[in-house]
Amino acid sequence: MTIARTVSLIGAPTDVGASVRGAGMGPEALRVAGLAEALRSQRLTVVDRGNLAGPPNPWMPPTQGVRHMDEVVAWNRAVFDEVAAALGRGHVPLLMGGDHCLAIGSISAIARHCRERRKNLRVVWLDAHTDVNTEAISPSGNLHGMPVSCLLGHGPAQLVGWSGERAAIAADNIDFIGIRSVDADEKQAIRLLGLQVFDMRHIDEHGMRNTMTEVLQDVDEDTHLHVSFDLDCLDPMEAPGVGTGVRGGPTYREMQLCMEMIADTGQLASVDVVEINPALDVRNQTAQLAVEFIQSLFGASTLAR
Ligand code: B3U
Ligand code: MN
Ligand code: MN
Repeated sequence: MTIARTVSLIGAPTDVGASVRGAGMGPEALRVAGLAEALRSQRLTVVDRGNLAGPPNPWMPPTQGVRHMDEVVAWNRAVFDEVAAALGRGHVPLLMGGDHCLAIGSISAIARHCRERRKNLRVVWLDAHTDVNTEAISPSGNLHGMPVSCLLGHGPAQLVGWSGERAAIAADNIDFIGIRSVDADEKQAIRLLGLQVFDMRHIDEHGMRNTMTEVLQDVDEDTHLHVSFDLDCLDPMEAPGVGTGVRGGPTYREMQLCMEMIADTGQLASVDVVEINPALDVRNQTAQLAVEFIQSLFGASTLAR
């Protein structure tokens, strides 16, 4: 397996893009759940870079269709710089959010890195939601519902073009898994953009194994595989510590298989772990669950050493 050996943990303790307060406590919840120690136990080198700094959450209503634009820009700038620095050192950046708006900074930095290194970026978006709203169609104005649009070059101007190109990724470069909540106008956006959405019905009918075989079919040694893991992808029975849980998500076993199949490609090169909300959690179980899945994502297996 050819995954890089050093993982950089990057904490971004903010919920400026979210609809519910609390995701800002996510990085500490992952540390308390033993993320660094768990990865070290599988022979990875782990560097905890601590937490990034950024503005507080002003908790204001939307203006021109978005909430907290200045704060979201500031946090994403910090994420962009730190993820770029980790990649520059040859590390695997693991962004500990924070809400999912932070994927704008993280994936923009990764896209720039991939262009420079002539790697093909593939993003696996694990989520209950497609996060492909824009300021024009979002029902909430919350930017955690818009990162994919920003990365595709369609979001608010302040958050587009950070990778050096208008679109950090093309529609073909991203696959969505676990989807079961899409807003009315988002559905049209998905169709117009031609996004590959493996919704829960697809997983019910074809199973996680066939779904992931399809998602990963053209991953090769030139691929940089990025996983953007929104914990609300899981069923809230298992992962109650999220701001916008939607019932009917993948089970523990299905998600384990998803992570293991990604690990088997050997091409995992960066990760976002977002939307853990300790204020809504039960005894930190969502962060603990996240740690287990991240271990599988980095190649932990029941029988292999
Ligand atoms: N689609 C809704 C809800 C939402 C998106 N992402 C999360 N919730 N976590 C919106 O506000 O854009
Ligand atoms: Mn999300
Ligand atoms: Mn979500």
